Amino acid sequence: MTVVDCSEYSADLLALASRLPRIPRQDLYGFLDAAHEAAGDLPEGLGTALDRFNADGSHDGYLMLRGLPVEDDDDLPATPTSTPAPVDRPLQNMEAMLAVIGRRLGLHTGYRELRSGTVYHDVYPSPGAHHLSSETSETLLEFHTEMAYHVLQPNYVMLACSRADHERKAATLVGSIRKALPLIPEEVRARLFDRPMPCCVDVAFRGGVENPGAIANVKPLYGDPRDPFLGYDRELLAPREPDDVEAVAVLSKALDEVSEAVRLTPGDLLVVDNFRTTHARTPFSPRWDGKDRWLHRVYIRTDRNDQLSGGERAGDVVDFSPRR
Ligand SMILES: O=C(O)CCC(=O)C(=O)O
Ligand SMILES: [Fe+2]
Repeated sequence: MTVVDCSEYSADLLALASRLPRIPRQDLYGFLDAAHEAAGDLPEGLGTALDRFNADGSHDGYLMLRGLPVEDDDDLPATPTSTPAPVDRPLQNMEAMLAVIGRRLGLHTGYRELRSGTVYHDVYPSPGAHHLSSETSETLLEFHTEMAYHVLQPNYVMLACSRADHERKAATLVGSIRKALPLIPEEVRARLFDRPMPCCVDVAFRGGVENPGAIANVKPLYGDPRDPFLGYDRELLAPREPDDVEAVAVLSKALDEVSEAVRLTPGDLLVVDNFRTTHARTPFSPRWDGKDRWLHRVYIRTDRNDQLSGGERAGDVVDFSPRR
């Protein structure tokens, strides 16, 4: 696993965080501009690791930053029970880390239909959550490439942990195509490559229609055939032709075999390469006591894969357009 221990940078990182506005949601553009300035001053070891990851990715498809300066648990507010966060909620350390580190990588992006178009998402368990939702807990959240069906699919999903689940049971699983590819026979790769397959979309993008069906097309593999990008969603991808169904099953098994489990603990920040991986989360048991698992999530676009056409800003909110 690709881990960067950031504990030695604590003081420097807190100093960078203190340069950011205290109420991030009041003027998110201004806040992320300040974060961009700070991103240029990241400690060299961390900055270099991020730049390398951004340029080349990694074999396991993620970068794990450990030991970031999170608040003591007693100094954190209660884990949220609703979304989006109030506009006047003061900045928390892990949100500051997502701002500065995210700005080193690219542009924070909100998705209009998702969480009211907010850029920062609290990820916390919620009773009775839809089974495809990040608010699930007692059930497995199945493998998904984040918004693989969206023309403006983010390059990175960043998850920062303020609280772990009580039993520290929840694991975030990452399945990397770089690890899985050698397990996939040549003819199966050829079948999956550059072949659009029907794909459903997450509830937020269904336009209030209960089940609009497979309104998008997703290519499971695309890009460079020897080092392809991946689009894989166990719940939403819906191949119809028998040879496609079979090929996706082979891909699915290979991803299971290579997947790595990461247990996020306070002060961890996981950068997931969303163009080369699929991710999942294993079940855990909330206690509904204000101290349940709490992650902060942002999506980052880069100039890879036509995500940007020029003039975009960090903090922009984009409209849904399904891949065809
Ligand atoms: O809770 C996790 O570890 C990951 C949840 C997830 O897939 C997400 O928030 O995108
Ligand atoms: Fe996710």
